[in-house]
Amino acid sequence: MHTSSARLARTLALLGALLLLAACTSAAGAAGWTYAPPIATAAPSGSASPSGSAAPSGSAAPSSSAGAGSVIELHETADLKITDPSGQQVTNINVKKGETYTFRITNMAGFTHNFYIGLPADLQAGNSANLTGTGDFSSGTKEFQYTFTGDPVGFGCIVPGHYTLMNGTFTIQ
Ligand SMILES: [Cu+2]
Repeated sequence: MHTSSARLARTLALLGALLLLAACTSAAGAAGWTYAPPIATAAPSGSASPSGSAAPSGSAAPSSSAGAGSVIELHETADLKITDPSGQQVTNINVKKGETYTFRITNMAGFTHNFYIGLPADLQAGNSANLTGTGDFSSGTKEFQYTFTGDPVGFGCIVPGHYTLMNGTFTIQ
């Protein structure tokens, strides 16, 4: 009976570990569903490609990639637009408060763009000291991460003359 109670204790410990594991897994899954319902319903769960397939026009929903947070992939064009990878202009992005996103910005223009997130006043003023983003670049892809605190931030390219055309808002849920 000594051995059987020890076995019972081991079994309970194992069960506890399994429950903990299941809780973590389902919590991660639930987070994916809450901020990207359009993509979650359109694509079968499992392999969400960051390049995405069908994005709604005007508003971009981030695609989730397992274990690495959500990736928001945007292009900056020669005609001074910020678009999704399919070429649709993006003027609003839905994000979740407290969530960290990876922004993956590709410059398609062949001249300098940048991409910053911050308060609209700082974006408008081109005050990069108060902003988070890529810095200037003229080709290729830059990445940075941003966590939404609930501040009413927007995004844009602050190269002189670009912001008026290259800007957008975040809807923080
Ligand atoms: Cu620009």
